Amino acid sequence: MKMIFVTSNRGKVREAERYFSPMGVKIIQMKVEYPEIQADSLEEVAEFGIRWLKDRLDAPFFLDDSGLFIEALKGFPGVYSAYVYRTLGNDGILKLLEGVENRRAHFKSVVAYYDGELHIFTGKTEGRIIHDKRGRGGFGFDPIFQPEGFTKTFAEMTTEEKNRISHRGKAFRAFSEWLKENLI
Ligand code: ITT
Repeated sequence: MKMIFVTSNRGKVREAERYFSPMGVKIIQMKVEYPEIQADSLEEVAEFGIRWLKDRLDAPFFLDDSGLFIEALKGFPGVYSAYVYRTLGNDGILKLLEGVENRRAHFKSVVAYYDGELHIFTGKTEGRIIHDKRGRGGFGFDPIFQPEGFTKTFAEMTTEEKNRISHRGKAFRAFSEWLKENLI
């Protein structure tokens, strides 16, 4: 079985491939830029993306909208994560948190699948923003995020290790369980 993943992010594709290939699902990346609206939640951004894409692509397909929510910054960058990563980057986030004691943060991922109807699967992982970047794996904010209960950052983990505990891995688990019941 093949699944189209609409994303321009190669790191997300790598995680999806590692997650789904053992189930016999082949992930095909499709790079179609879709408008990411300014909204209050990742769910709204994902739903808008699906509504825009469904008139332009053959179903089924899915997308992933994710964000890093930092408690001391009242959830920033959250829905603005892509823009903030492009502009401030990890160094900018570390600067914003200089002298800040509360390092708690979480990642959230919203996977939206469209097969004529919209299906939403979410995952969340708690952790903290460390003081210096560590690790070369993963992508995005991974070098500065250490999940709760672990001493490694996401960037120091293999893709399999990250998938086991990450926001996206959890959303993929819910998605794959749904697929097993409904399709595979
Ligand atoms: P799409 O084409 O799939 O939209 P994107 O990189 O723009 O790719 P998002 O809109 O979901 O993705 O933006 C989320 C931002 O948060 C982006 O800068 C990512 O690098 C970062 N991010 C998302 N998931 C992450 C993860 O698992 N680890 C580290 N950073 C992550």
